[in-house]
Amino acid sequence: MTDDALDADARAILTGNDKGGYTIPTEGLYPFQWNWDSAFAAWGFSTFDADRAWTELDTLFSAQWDTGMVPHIIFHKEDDGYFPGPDVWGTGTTPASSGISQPPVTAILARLIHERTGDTERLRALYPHMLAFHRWWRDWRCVNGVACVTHPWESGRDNCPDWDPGMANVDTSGVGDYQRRDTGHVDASMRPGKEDYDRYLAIVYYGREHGWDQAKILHEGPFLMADPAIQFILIRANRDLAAIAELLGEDPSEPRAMADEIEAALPEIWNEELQAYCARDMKTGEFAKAISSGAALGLLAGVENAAMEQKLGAMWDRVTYGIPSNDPAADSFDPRRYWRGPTWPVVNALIAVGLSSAGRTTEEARLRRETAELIRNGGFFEYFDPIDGTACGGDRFTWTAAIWLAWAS
Ligand code: 9YW
Repeated sequence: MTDDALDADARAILTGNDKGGYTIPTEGLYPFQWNWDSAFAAWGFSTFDADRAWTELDTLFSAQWDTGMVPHIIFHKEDDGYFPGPDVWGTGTTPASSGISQPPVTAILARLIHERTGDTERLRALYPHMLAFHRWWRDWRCVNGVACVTHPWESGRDNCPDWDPGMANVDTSGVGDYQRRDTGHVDASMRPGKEDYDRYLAIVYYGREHGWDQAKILHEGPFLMADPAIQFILIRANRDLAAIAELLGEDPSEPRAMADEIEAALPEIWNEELQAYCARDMKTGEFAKAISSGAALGLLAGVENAAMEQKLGAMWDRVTYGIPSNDPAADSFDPRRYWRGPTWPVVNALIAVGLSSAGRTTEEARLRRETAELIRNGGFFEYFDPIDGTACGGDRFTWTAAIWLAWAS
């Protein structure tokens, strides 16, 4: 396929996955609206339909809780092809939604979309919602400035070895039987395992049993880990929100203060042994055993660190295509199992935003070239084997199509 034909196909994927104001990640496997997928979808739409781009974000924020949280899944319409559905989450919201969030990339992408489309009034309408979302992160997911996740799904990097220390301590004795749906749609060997799913559910059941009480979940819940990716994303998102505030004539001091507080906490997630910022279990202090692609988002936050960059460079050189989600030198590396090794075009795009901001044009061009090659050879798949480029997971995937349009092509 020529690049023009790929452009047309990418647009067809976005419009085909559009269910009326929101986009599903892919047919079958993920039939609802996912939080950070939607932000990337909006970025993709902004290349050919500005109005539709802003609508995607409006729909996402229309499901925002009173607390400011934007849920990770919004179950607009019933569909029993996905598990766990709204009855399992039991949040009681309208529209139905899950009880956790996802990486807060909206302010970063809303700023890029505005740069492309210039719809200041659409940005203005979103501003208070994004501010409320960031306050929720500060109040309910940051511990003295360290950004945490209360569930691996909240990180968006589900079964990454980053979460192994915290997952090891999740008690699954009360989980019982359930029927997964994901493995009916895609190759089970490329998905998280049963032990992972038991733990994912145990954490969901805890939240439901405690009425999604955020204080309880944060202070006493079964899982709390520092997430380096979200740490960097929140720094950048708050800086971008401050820039948006200035553009709109609003006071930028609060988002700026949030960025500063999170940046000041970076030493807490510095792993001396690995010479990198790492995931860390907040209950035990234990660090993840390997460096992940989360560390590669440092430049997004303006964090330049020579020791870590050397590690990341070596990790990149061990593969052929893109930044792997887990270090290929680690025992836990598995090149086709979801977040335990594969490269994710969407994460590469976010890393590239950081590389561009830092003026690293050569590395940015390399990452773009490698990601584009995966898509040209394999199609718009969810993720790829970083060594041989095998396309993995769901096909005709929204965020892969979106980043092709907005960045890779
Ligand atoms: C799940 C939709 C989501 C992404 C996550 C990815 C996966 C599985 O799919 O989550 O069941 O929520 O890990 O980042 O948003 O594409």
